[in-house]
Amino acid sequence: MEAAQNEVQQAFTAKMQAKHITPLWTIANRIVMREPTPKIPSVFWNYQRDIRPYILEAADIITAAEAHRRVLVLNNPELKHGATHTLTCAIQAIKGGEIAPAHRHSQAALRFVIEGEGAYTAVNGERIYMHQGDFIVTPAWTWHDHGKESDGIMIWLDGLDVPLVNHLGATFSDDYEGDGHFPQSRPPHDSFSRYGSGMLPLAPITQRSSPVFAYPYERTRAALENLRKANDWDACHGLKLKFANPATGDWVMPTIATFAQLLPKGFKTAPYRSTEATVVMAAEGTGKATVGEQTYTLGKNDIFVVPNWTWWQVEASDDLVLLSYSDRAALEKLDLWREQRANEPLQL
Ligand code: 1HN
Repeated sequence: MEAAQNEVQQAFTAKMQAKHITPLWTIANRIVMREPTPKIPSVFWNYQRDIRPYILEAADIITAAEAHRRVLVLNNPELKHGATHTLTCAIQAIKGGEIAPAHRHSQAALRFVIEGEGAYTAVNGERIYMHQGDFIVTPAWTWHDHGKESDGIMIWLDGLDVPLVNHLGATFSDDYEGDGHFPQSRPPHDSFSRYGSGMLPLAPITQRSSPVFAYPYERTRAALENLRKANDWDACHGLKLKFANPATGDWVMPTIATFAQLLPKGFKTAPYRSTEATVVMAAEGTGKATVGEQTYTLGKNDIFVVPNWTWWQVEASDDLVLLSYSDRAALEKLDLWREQRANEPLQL
């Protein structure tokens, strides 16, 4: 408890203010809470209503070259930047004939592909052609450019750890000099060919992120569908898989954890909370999500935020596939990840 201050104590506190010194007993409650107190609310964006019309309009009023990245950032109302206090969520579009020039930054990035065909993301000169539902990895400090040779527009979700890395004061970035493309260094999808089949090259793998840059939706969906037969449902998660680094079994990136989840028609998850903050996109199906006090109706490509330490549950109206990313990979490294399931005591 913070002690109520008498006049002498108040004067003492005030006198030190200019020197930037504060007695701990006046602030203890606010800096060491009993349990996490989320500083951000949950947020929801309906893709068809809140996102798609604006990203299409952006595609009419600015070129990818002019914008560098034609990206709309989905912000939490409590933050200047960020869907959560740690994670960015944004929507990017690219049109036929455009390129988004190569750059790199100390923030890690991922893509969940929303709609269109034919655009690629190039990671260190390896092109990955994107399809709806694919999960694409852009590890920190890798050169990446995006392009589209065929007509039509392509739209995807960008997830990054911008607020986390900025908060830690560790941001660097760099633009690639030249025509915008980082030179193609490997055949398209080379990382998947080498590392994505359940077999690995004999040479040691030294990078800290997954050597695979693309997790095609076809494979994600098949993994979920095949596991349905095991009938091994988790009360809080339905069937939830993590995307894994095939060399280590660890998360795909050091800071961001990524997941795919299947809730069969009629399944309702039990309430669950953890210290991670999560951004969720409904890749397929319909349902309802309750996050804290808010309830959202979910359709394809709708996006919502689950703040840290907030109870949430999801109900599937028909088979519902969720793609999500969270700061769990960073929290685990700091030994700060905790979880609680409904009706279970908190184990700290
Ligand atoms: C960024 O660099 C990309 O490279 C996309 O495609 C979205 C959102 C915030 C900050 C940097 C990209 C981004 C971003």
